[in-house]
Amino acid sequence: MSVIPMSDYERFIFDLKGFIVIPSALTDDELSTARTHVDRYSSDPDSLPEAHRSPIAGPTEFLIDHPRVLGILQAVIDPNPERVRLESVFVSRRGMDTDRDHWRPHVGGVNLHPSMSYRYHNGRIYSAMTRVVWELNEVVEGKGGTCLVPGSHKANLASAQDGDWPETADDPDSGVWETYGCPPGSLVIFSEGTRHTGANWTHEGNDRNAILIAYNHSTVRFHEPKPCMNPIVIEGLSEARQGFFKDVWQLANKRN
Ligand SMILES: O=C(O)CCC(=O)C(=O)O
Repeated sequence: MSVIPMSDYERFIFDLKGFIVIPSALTDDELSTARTHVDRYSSDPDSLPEAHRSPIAGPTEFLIDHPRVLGILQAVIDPNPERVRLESVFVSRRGMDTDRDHWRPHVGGVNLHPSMSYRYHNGRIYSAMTRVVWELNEVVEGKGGTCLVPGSHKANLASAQDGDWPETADDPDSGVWETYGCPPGSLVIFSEGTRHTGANWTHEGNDRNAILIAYNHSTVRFHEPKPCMNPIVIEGLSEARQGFFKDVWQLANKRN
């Protein structure tokens, strides 16, 4: 597996804010392959071979261990790729006319739930569930990209875990929210412990088209298994990529 290591500056930003944006991580060919597959998966899944009926299977399985993503997961979840699991994936496609109720802030604050935890210890980031968003269409800042509260993954005075996150801060105009603009084929990666929400998409003529993948440490699981990552799909992946769908355990007891 090839890996592009996360730079020191990217680590600094991820630790500071809880998220980073990497513009244009896909080549033109990769982007076109991903768009074609996601269009077909979303509009006519039955026309795909059964093993390809997932946003990250067949022509797009390369996204699972994209070198840019692997470098980041190894820096923020675990340096050993065998300790990283892929536990959930969905596609977000919406436009001006789609439902208008996307402002649902969640998580944030120091959180002891194993999947929401974020720590920095002994020179290393320990982010548990880490969200990777592939934005396949342009995102114009303020017109619908994911919104996040920078620094909220380690805020001390309120925690969504305890249900005491201030309502005032959740107002979209409270001044604590940040979002991003990026060209098609960009990556947004955040610690799930960072307070975040989807936003209504207001970019006319350019719908949201994104694949959202959740990775986690191999010792924990947050999401229920998704039908689009069923055994037929997983068995259709390369052996190395099948390794991301491991069960939730770490210690192999060789004496059993
Ligand atoms: O659609 C979005 O941008 C929000 C994603 C989200 O809320 C999540 O990943 O938990």
